[in-house]
Amino acid sequence: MTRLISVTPRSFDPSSMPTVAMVGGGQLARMTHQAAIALGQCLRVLAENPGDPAAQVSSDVVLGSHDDLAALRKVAVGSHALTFDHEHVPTEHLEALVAEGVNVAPPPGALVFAQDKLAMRAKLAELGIPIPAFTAVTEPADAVRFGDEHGWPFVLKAVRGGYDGRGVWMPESAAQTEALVTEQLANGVLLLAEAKVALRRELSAMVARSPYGQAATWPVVETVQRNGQCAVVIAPAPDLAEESGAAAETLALNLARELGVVGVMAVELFETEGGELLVNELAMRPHNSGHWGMDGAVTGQFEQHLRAVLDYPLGDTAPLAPVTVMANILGAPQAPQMSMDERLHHLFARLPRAKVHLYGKGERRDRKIGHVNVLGDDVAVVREQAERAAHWMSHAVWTDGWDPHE
Ligand code: AIR
Repeated sequence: MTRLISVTPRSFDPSSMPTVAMVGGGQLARMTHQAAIALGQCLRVLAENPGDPAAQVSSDVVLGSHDDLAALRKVAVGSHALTFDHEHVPTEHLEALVAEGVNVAPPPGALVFAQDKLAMRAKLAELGIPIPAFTAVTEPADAVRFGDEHGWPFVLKAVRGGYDGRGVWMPESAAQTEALVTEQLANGVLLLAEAKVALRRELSAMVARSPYGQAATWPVVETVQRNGQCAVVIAPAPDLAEESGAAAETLALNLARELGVVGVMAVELFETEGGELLVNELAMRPHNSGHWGMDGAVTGQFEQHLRAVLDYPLGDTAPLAPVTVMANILGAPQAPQMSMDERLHHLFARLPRAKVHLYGKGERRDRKIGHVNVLGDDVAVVREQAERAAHWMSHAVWTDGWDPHE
C-alpha cells in the first residue's frame, strides 16, 4: 500500500532575502539590480528621476537626491547595506548614517579615497605606491609653477566630482592656466595638478573585497579611452607581461585591504612607455572596465559587488573565453532616424554572438547608453566585431559599408 505524504509547499518569501540600497539610479545601479534578481533580491535605488535607468526596472525606488541626508536616510532604513552607483555623496552624510547604524559599503573612511583625488594621492604616496607627480592647487601660481617644473601641458583635475573626462583639463600655457584656475576656484572647485605621463596604454585592475576579508581579482584589462572616456575594454590586456599583470592584481588586493574597501574597486592604471605601472584613479563601485565580465567571466562585477557588500563568499572570476572585448555604445552626435529596436534587430541578424546591454537612456552625444560584449579567440577579430557592433548601435551605420537592406 502506498502512503501519501502531504507536503506543505513553502512559498518564496522575498522579505527573507537581504535588501541592498544603492545611491544613484544610473546604468551601474540598473545592472546591479539585474544581478540582484538572480540572487532572489530586489535592489532598492535612490534615483533623482523615475525615468533613470535603474528606476525604470526596480520596484523599490526612493526618489531624491544623493546630497539630501533625509533622502539618504529614507533609502537606507531597513537595508542590509547601503552602496553606490557614483561617488558624489557628501562624506559627512555617510558618516552621519554610519553613526545611526547604517552599514555603508564601502565605509566612508575607504570611499573618501575614491571621492577626493587629493586625499587618494596623499595616501598612495604614503603607502609607497607609484603615482604621477602631483600638487594641490590653491592659487593660479601653484599650477603655473607645476607646469614649469613638470612640463606643459600638464593635467589639472577637480579634486571631487569629476568623471568620464568631466573635471579634467590640460592647459598648454601659463595664461590659459591662470584663466582656468581663477575661474574654477571662483566656482568653489578644489583643484590639483598632475604630470602628464608618456603612456603606452591604460589598464584597469579590478578587485572585490568582503567585510570578512575575502578578496578576488579579475584579470587585468586594457582600457581604450576616446574623448576622455572609456570606449573599449579588452580582457585580459593583450601582451601584458605575466609579472606586470600579477603585480597589478597584487597592488589592487593590497590597496583594497589597506583602505578597508568593501565591494568592488577599480584601480585605473597607466602603463608607461618604460613598462612601469602608475595608479591614475580609484573607483569603489562597479566600473566600466568590469562590464566585460557580465558575459565573459564566471562571476561578473555586479553580482560580485552584491556578494561582497552582503559578506557572502565571493564568486569565481575566471574568464570564459581567451578574449572578451567590451565596446561602449556612445550616443552619436545626432541620434539616427532608425529606432533602437530596429538597430538591435539588424545587429542580431548580422552578429548572433554579440551580447548587447542597453541602459534605457536617452541618446546624447558621447553618452554611455549601452555596451556590447563579444567573446572569442583572436583579439583583432573580436575587437573589430565588438567595435563595429557598438558603432552600428549608436549610429545605424556599419563601418565596413554593409547595407542591411541590400
Ligand atoms: N557612472 C558613475 N560614475 C561614472 C559613471 N559612468 C554611471 C553611473 C551614473 C551614470 O553613469 O551609473 O548614475 C550617469 O550617467 P549620465 O549619462 O546620466 O551622466
